[in-house]
Amino acid sequence: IPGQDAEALRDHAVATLTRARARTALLTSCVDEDDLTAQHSPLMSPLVWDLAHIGNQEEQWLLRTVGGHDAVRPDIDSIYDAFEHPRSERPTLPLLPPAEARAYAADIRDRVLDVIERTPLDPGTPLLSSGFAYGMIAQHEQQHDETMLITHQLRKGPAALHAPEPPAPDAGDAARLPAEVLVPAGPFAMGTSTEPWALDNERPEHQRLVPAFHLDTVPVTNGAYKAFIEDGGYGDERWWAPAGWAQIREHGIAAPLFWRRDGNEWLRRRFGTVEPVPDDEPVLHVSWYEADAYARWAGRRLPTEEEWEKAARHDPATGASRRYPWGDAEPAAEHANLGQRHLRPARAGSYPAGASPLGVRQLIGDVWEWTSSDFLPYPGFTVFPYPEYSKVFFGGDHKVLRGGSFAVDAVACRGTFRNWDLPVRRQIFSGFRTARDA
Ligand code: AVJ
Ligand code: FE
Repeated sequence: IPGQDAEALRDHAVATLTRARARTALLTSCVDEDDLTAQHSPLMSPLVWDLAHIGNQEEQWLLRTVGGHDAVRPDIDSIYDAFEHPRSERPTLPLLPPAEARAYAADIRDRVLDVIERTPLDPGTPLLSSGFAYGMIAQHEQQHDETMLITHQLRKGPAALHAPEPPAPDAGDAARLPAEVLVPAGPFAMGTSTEPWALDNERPEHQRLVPAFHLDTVPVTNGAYKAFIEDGGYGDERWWAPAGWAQIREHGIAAPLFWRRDGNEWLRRRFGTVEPVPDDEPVLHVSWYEADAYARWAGRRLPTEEEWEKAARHDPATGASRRYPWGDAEPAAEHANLGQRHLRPARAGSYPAGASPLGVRQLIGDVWEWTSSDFLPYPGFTVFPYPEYSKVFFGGDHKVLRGGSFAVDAVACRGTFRNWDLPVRRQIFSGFRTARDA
């Protein structure tokens, strides 16, 4: 967050909320009304639910809690409460139609901008009345924008979204990269107590002693994953956790989601177009079970969450943990593939400017990376500000993903950021890299 004075914080909060709304507008204006109200997959909400849910969360936190305003639409709180209604049943709710949902979100935003004008931001405290609440709501909107992009990927029909290709890596440089990097043993500071917009599950900072390990320099590619498929990986129970084996048998899964075999070629559907699967791009749309099975087949394993974060944040020269692999600077276009600038991961070996001190590439952006770890609270965790963000998900059901995808905005992605999902999920923008003990 640039500057420490209230005015700079306020400008930053407004700019970040505005960027999120521009993306929401794009995702909800590039398809017609029927597409906005349809359910494209039972795994997802209709887009128009996400749109009004974004407005309703903003009303609850920024208008009512921070601004002290009376409720504008208390009658719709329950419809847009994610815990009252699972995604599969949201199409049956009396949802605001697209024009009303848009007008509602815009009305709330206007009122919130008024609140921001009048509420001094206190840079020193993680209280709700400081900038944190704005950061939390900007992250919330961007997270739902990523969710809506997943819905776009699941939607049938011609392409509605367009974006330039990611920059091609320098072929010579990419070819010279070592397959793996050694991360030496030693303590490291995990999590954060100072990052102003870090969410409750990233806090507090605490020491971990991490034994030496080797980590893939780049995420596992489609080409490497095809070798697993061609070696009969989906038919060999040895590689699979029992629940993963049951899932692939029950659903006939034999390749990443959206892949299809055509003669000797693999094709994939990507945002309304069908194309050959590129070998040198990180694999996408695999479940935790698929990632875990690949790693075992390769004689390796998934990294733990603490290994991943040490590789991404620990600076061996100073012993300190940094915000990103490249240092403390905010992510720029040369560092990482973030923010839906592109509609796919960049090829493996891209973004030399985003490398960690030890040379690990593409830890931030491109694909969410499955780790071996369950989603658990850090020692000293406290709920902030509501238990339904993190606390209710802690336990053995969810696996942690790190690093963010091409579909996550920089505000909702940093070295400490933790995502989680069920190990069966594969519609998310998920990939992985592998590790081994040193
Ligand atoms: C952190 C991405 C798992 O989308 O379910 C959105 C974020 N929480 N609204 C999700 C979230 C409440 C959450 N993830
Ligand atoms: Fe939400």
